[in-house]
Amino acid sequence: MTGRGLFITFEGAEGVGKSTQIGLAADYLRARGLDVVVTREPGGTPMAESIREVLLAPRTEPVHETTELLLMFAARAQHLHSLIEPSLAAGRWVLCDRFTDATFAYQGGGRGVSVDRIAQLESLVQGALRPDRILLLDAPVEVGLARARHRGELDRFEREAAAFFDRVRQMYLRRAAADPGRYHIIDAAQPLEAVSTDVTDRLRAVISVTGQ
Ligand code: Z5A
Repeated sequence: MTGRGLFITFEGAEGVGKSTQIGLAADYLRARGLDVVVTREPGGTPMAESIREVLLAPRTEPVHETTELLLMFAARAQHLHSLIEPSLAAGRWVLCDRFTDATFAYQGGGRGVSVDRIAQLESLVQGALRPDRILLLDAPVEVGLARARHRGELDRFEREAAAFFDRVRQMYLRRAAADPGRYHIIDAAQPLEAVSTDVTDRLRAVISVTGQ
């Protein structure tokens, strides 16, 4: 019988290189013979991707923080039940570009939503499920923003000020410091190849611990 797969999330503030690194990480794991699913939040299923569009669209109507929070968890509930849980149960490794740490960082750190309220929704939606490992790509805010803002039109989050992203970063770092066994901080200000080497080193260590 196939054992349960591992759930690994890639986190970090705007433009730190998560999408780039998750693709390289998947290539590395597949070359080691692992069955890998790459997905993202908000999104990952057709319905959750529709919720993503609602969340990211710039709009003149102010978006209440509770609306934003509930939509993040609504998308997550769909993603978990339709894709993440079945994949893990089938023995596949799931690499997810952002997960609930992003809610603590953006809605909690960035918007000031109470951490207790987020934790309640986390329990409601996820039960006991938490990522097995979190790779936190960390870089000074100005480094990530400079990379990300080369792209076209800015979405609703990308329009936030640097101070918002600094609160996001600090919340990520606090969470990582509180649970060093699950979080690995990667210096994402390095050149792309050096970041990739650090990510691969971490994954190799995870593989050796899990014996896969
Ligand atoms: N959000 C939230 O608020 N609450 C939640 O619970 C969740 C999400 C789940 C969408 O996320 C928004 O949703 C996000 C938070 C919010 N908004 N923001 N900001 P997203 O993950 O889709 O969006 P994102 O953070 O903007 O990710 P991104 O723009 O895709 O950035 P990235 O994946 O970290 O970076 P990248 O695309 O891999 O790289 C950016 C550029 O830099 C690209 O040109 C690369 O070639 C380049 N790059 C990458 N690495 C390097 C290095 N090392 N050196 C030089 N250049 C590099």
